[in-house]
Parts: sequence; C-alpha cells; structure tokens
Amino acid sequence: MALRLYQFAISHYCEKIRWALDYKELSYETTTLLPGQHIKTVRKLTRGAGASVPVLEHDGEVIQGSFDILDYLDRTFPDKPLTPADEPARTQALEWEKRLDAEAGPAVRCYSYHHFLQRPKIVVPLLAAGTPFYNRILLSLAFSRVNEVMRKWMKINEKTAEESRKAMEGLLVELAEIYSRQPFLGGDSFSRADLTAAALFAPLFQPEAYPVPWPKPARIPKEVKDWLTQWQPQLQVLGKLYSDYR
Ligand SMILES: N[C@@H](CCC(=O)N[C@@H](CS)C(=O)NCC(=O)O)C(=O)O
Repeated sequence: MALRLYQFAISHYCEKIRWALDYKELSYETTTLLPGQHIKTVRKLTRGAGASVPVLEHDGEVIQGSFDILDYLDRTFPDKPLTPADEPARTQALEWEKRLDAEAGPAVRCYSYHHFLQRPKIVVPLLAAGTPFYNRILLSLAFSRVNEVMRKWMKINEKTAEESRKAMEGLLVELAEIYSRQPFLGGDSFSRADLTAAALFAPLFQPEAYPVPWPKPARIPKEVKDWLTQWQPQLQVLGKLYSDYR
C-alpha cells in the first residue's frame, strides 16, 4: 500500500515528514486537512489516540507524531538513513530532535501565529493551503472564532509570544554557534536532528519548497520584519541546510 501523509500544509512538524520522504526518494500521497476539521479524520485514523498531525499510513500501520514517523521510515526504508547508526552520534541526534520538537516547534508556532492572527488576509491562505478553495471563504467568514479558538488551543497571547521569542533567540544562538564549529548536530553526516532544526524554523525563512503561499515581505508586520532582519544571520545558517539537503 502507498504511503499516505495526513497533514496541514502549514505545519512545520509535517514539513519534517515531507522532507524525510523526499530525502529518501519515496513516493507518497498527501491528504491535506483544514485545521479544526481535521479532528474527526485524525481521531478516526488513530482510533481516538490523538488529533495531531502528521500521521503516516502505510501497509495497515498508522503512525502519529513526527519523531515516531521518522523512526518508522528509517526502520522500514533503511536507504538514505536519517538516524545515525553509531554512538555517540545517534544519541546526540535523537536528543537534539526531541529538544527541538519540544522547544523550537511550539515557540516558532506561538510567535508566528500571535502576529499573523492579527492579519487574517495573511493567515487564512496559510491555514487553508492545499485544501479546496472554499475553505478560505469559510475561514474568513468565521475568522474571529478561528482566532479565539487557536489562541485558546495553543495558549497564544502577548506573554507567551514574548516567551517564545526569547526561546527562539536562545536556540538560534546555540545552533549558530554549533554550526560555526561543525557541519552537523550529531556525527559527521546530515541527520534527522539537522532536518528537524531547519524544518521547524523554516516558517521564519520561508523557503519556496514549503507548500504554502508565504506573505509578500511588504505585508509582514513591522515588528516581525525587524526581528527577522535582526536574526537573519542565524536563520541563514538553517536556510542553508534546507537548501543543501531539501
Ligand atoms: N510532537 C508532535 C507535534 C505535532 C503538532 O503539534 N501538530 C499540530 C500542527 S503543527 C497539530 O496537529 N495541531 C492540532 C491538534 O493537535 O489537534 C509531532 O512531532 O508530530
């Protein structure tokens, strides 16, 4: 049976899996869901285990969560491995990935949504990307409720956005310092740790391969644009990994 990825186009955790599948040159199909409407589909797939994407379906197996999906892909399709075989590189890569999943993913998401939810014309096309065109209209009409639910659901507010900004800055300094000394986070080849760092920060350097309509620079809120300009050197390090290995 074909590989099928259940995803949101905008989700940077889903970008980890799109990248891994492409990196391994596996052919796959996607089912792109609309945030909110995804819950029913995903709960049915995972038999109530949880509603988050990414979820991968393959040969009767259903795997949820980007870390477990990467494990599954390396186990099932060992060519072009993303998990280092030897220690200490293996532990280093897995620990980095877990930390980035827990810290970078939520921080990038909270900071970005806090600012972009104030701009429905930017955020609606990002949320509805890859789904039928009428979902844009649906989300636009229901936008005040969407804004309210997303903020509540992901605890997004002024205070958490500031905490997220600081968390991103700490990680960007640390990552740029490590990449100035060595090419990869674990061992001497590209691994799932590097993929995770670049995929989870990708919404901040907005690569073309990422399947959403990024806002034109002129439409990005000034506060975010100034922050991106200030952190450009550190983001560029991750942008280079993305363009070299994606
Ligand atoms: N740790 C999970 C995080 C996944 C996650 O947070 N997914 C978000 C999209 S970025 C989601 O599906 N949110 C909707 C929900 O949880 O119902 C992973 O690595 O897959």
